[in-house]
Amino acid sequence: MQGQIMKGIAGFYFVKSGETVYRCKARGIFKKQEIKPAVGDRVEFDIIEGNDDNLITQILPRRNSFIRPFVANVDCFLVVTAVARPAPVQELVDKLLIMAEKAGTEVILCINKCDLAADQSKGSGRKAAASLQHLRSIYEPVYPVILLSQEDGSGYGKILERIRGRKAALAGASGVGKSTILNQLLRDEKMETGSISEKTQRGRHTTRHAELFLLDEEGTGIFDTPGFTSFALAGIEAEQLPHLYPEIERVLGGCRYDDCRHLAEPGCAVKEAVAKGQISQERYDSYRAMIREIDSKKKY
Ligand SMILES: Nc1nc2c(ncn2[C@@H]2O[C@H](COP(=O)(O)OP(=O)(O)O)[C@@H](O)[C@H]2O)c(=O)[nH]1
Ligand SMILES: [Mg+2]
Ligand SMILES: [Zn+2]
Repeated sequence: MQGQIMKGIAGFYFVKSGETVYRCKARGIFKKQEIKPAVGDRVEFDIIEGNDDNLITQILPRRNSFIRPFVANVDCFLVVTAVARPAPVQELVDKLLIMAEKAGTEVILCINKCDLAADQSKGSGRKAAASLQHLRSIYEPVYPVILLSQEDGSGYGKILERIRGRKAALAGASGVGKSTILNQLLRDEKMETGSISEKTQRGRHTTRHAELFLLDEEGTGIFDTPGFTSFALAGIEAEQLPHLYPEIERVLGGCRYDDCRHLAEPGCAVKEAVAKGQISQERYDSYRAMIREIDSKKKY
């Protein structure tokens, strides 16, 4: 049988095949070979009659995989930022975009809490509106951007349209609204988010384990994870970085020097594109900051 791992709990893996979820263990040999099944893995498994412990016999090749959270086969990243509360941090957004590019997934930028930008009579509303405009001007030329608001429910349908039939993962800072978005997409499966748990005084819901939730019969799914924030630049070489900014990659062939790092070199097509407004200054500054960060890590 073939299926996909939806979650793992205490040595058991819950594998969905057709309409059924099978509780499985992993073959003993996996441990010796230091192979660990991940949520999202497509696996071969045997049904053991008269025994709950069906057996995963093989992990099929992964499209991509991540260490923290430990998940595999992400088709699409939904990188989430809020317009305010918490204020957007471009550095984190760009790191998550880079991580997604490196994994070879599609990316959608979700700008959440757009309702906070609606009330222009308040200073906080004007500030949120300015931050929304700023985010759109930076990212709309590069990535699909979806504006979301829990208040009027706008944007969730657009996410579903774009990810239909595929498995998407939410990534973003704590508090930007990832659990809220997941719950809105799941609708009837109610999980508690911050606001609900504030009322019940039971402390905030925190996602401790990765889990893959299916939204429909077409295989559309969402990974719920504790977060993708900690390791974004790990294992990325400076030479690779220009390829992880789509708008930089587009102009790469035009530099005078083959080994151009797009910093101070003359005849640099990237800097020309920035001067012409084809690449935003913010994204170019972000590229420079990431290069510095990668270079500084190399020294140790
Ligand atoms: N104003 C506003 N608040 C939101 C929106 N989406 C989520 N929130 C609130 O933001 C807080 C954090 O949301 P949560 O989903 O737990 O964020 P997570 O840490 O990214 O999972 C909660 O109090 C939510 O009710 C939104 O669109 N507008
Ligand atoms: Mg959450
Ligand atoms: Zn260059």
